[in-house]
Amino acid sequence: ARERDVFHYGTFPTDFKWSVSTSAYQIEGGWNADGKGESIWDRFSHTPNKIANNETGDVACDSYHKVAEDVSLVKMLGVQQYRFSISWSRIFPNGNTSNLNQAGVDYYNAMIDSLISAGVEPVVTLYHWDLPQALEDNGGLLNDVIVELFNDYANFCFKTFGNRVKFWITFNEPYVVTWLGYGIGVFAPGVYSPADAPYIAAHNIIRAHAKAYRTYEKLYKGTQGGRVGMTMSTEWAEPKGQSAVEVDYEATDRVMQFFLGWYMHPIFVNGDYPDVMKEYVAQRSAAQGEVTSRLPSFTQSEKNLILGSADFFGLNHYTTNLAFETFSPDRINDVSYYEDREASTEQDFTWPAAASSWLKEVPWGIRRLLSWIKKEFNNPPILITENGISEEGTSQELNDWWRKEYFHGYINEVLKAIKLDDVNVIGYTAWSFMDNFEWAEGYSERFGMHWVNFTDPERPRFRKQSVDCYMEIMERSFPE
Ligand code: GBH
Repeated sequence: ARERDVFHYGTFPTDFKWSVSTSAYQIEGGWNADGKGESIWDRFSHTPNKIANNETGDVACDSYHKVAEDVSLVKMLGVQQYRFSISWSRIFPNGNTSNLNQAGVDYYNAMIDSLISAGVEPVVTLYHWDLPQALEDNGGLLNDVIVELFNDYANFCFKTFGNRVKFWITFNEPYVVTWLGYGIGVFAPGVYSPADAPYIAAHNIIRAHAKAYRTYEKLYKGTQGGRVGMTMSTEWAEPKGQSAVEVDYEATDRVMQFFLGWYMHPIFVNGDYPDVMKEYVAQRSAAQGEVTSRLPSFTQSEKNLILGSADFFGLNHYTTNLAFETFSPDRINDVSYYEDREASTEQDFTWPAAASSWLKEVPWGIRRLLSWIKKEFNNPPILITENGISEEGTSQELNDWWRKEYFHGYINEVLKAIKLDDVNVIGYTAWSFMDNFEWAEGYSERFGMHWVNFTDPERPRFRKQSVDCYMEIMERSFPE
């Protein structure tokens, strides 16, 4: 028998939070309904050849018109939380707080109130990649006015929804925004600028996050009693091959530091980027003839604001990679965030593959990752904010046995991390509550626990079998 069938390690803590998640652009539709402003994902998906089959999120799951239906399905799952995101341009069409769209506020109020009446806590992400286009026209995340603008938007949300929302996530997966959005441009806003832009965007995101965190701490925490954090996309990395040598172990550490340490080292360790990252980017910038490092630096007062600016560590995790050293003198003039790592990754061909090319099912990776986070970032409370698997297909398939296997395997490894490695995991969130717009892949990859018919104008939802599996696990854990 496989190890996970034999060793179950009992049950989850009684106050453990179970949850399912979505994000605004991926489910809402209503892209220009009732005064909503254009976002960078509206613009990007309306540009030919950016998205598979030129699909868009114009209608998506039509969740903008389906509050009652969505909430009743969430309630049926018996989860404690539902994680969704607010579309910034639905509330502030131009991104700044001088122009409010009341219909947007009404929509999120209805969502939050319905969840609470259903006994489900809302977990709200403020930024899941859909920047108001008007702000992008002014430099987007590369212009440091974004720090103030984001803070104003966050402040409004805390003030308006914070009497009912007790878990806030400022940014979802900044790595994706900075590298895919501003580095190689395969995601909105489609900027190709791999040498500097990712570092500048990240610098602004970290400062914007910290500023919003301090706003909450100062104005709302005492009365509202909520928690604020940021969510990371994290692929675990192992050295490649049984003959991996010292340099590959070091390369593996750099992959993790450039991916995760980039954001979380400043917040949880010392207010600043990881040493290895500062060293590599500075050294390569110098070799490339630059006077200063392409990695910006924080002032002392910024460091003070950033250090400690999270009440929990938000973790999105799907898969594992194998890392190896790539240094070579003739690659020094390849000026790019990616090359700065002097490391690369691949996956093992024996790992079971999902529909998404980057996603292999490697359950043990999550346990190792959780232990690494505990050690590296001073044992923070970890809220797993996404974990899941995709299939392809347009015809209805409700027997998603691969998703049952994935949840069973990964969730059991989370339990081992809690029970055997003493990692402080406070909750687990499955991605996704229902099939939705999978970014550049359009509707060709389905991550949902509910199957959505995207060719029916009503967008009906149908329960897949993984729902039953997830409910069993939530209720009974993995009894001996
Ligand atoms: C999450 O990203 C997102 O938060 C969520 O919105 C999304 O739907 C979900 O996962 C599933 O993808 O094809 O080489 O360009 C997970 C991290 C980062 C994984 C971008 C896929 C694309 C790699 N994702 N990556 S590539």
